[in-house]
Amino acid sequence: IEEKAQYKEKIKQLLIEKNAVLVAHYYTDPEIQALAEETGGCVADSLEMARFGKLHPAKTLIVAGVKFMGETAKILTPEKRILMPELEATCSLDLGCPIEEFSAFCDAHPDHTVVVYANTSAAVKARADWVVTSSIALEIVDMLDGEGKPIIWGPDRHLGAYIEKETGAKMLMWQGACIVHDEFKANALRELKLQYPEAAVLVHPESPANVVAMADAVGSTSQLIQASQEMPNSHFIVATDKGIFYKMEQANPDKTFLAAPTGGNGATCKSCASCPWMAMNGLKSIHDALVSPVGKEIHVDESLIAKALIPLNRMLNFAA
Ligand code: CIZ
Ligand code: SF4
Repeated sequence: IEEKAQYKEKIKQLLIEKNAVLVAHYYTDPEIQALAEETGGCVADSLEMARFGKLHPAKTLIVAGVKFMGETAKILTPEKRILMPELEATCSLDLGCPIEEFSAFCDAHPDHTVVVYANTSAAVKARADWVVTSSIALEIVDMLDGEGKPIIWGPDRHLGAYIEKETGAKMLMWQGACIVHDEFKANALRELKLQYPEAAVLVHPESPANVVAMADAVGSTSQLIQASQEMPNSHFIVATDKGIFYKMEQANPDKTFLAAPTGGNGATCKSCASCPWMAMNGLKSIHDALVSPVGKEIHVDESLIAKALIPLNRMLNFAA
């Protein structure tokens, strides 16, 4: 505990000395989220993280999250230095959608509009016509579908299926999944709901369709936090990374939050509602990246930045 307090103090000093700001994702460890808040940084979803970084005057952003978030920050603010506590922290959606194969898939359907989720590499974004986050995916696909455009969707198949169901669009889909959300189980959730009949179920749409079907609210991380504030229930069962409990509990001190079950009877799972890559961010790794940035900096090719900025800006302008 003493060591943690020391790291926190050192990080606070380093942020000032290095003209840097800490930007943390909702899925990082609560102590990182608290430190980001204490030091004037932000805690947010991937899109808000990038927006915050763009508006903040600091010359260096230290992004506590996973690689695609650092890359998005670099694409939106190439003039800034983007550091990550752990460059190896990635995402199963990004890993499962390598640019060569995805590009070949798109090339095979040249008449299709390519819509990709934010959880992708800079190269995949550069190949896309649109980038979307889970908070705005429905509106954008609905608009494109309304214009009669055939759509390629990648990489998350569950989010894709949810978008199809809600908008009526039919999309050609890449078969990726998030290893964290993919583990939520509808049967076990049904049992938990019987134990807590007053609980509302909040689900991120990267979860399987039969889990999404049981939700009282479906949405992105920020939309689920908002739902936890707006819904009157005393208890909530939450199907997303448990890092989100920090913000939900902070915003609702009188409400109780329960993790949605992953696998029956506590059976082992790969992730158990906690992203292993998000967990690579720690106080020590944040400290070390600030002290010695070598090997912790995000670099994106200038040509890729220019290409990826087009579909990203399309989304930002659509959202504005
Ligand atoms: O599952 C993720 O990694 C999410 C929800 C990212 C984000 O904030 O958009
Ligand atoms: Fe990727 Fe899932 Fe981890 Fe989010 S929680 S970074 S989607 S593996």
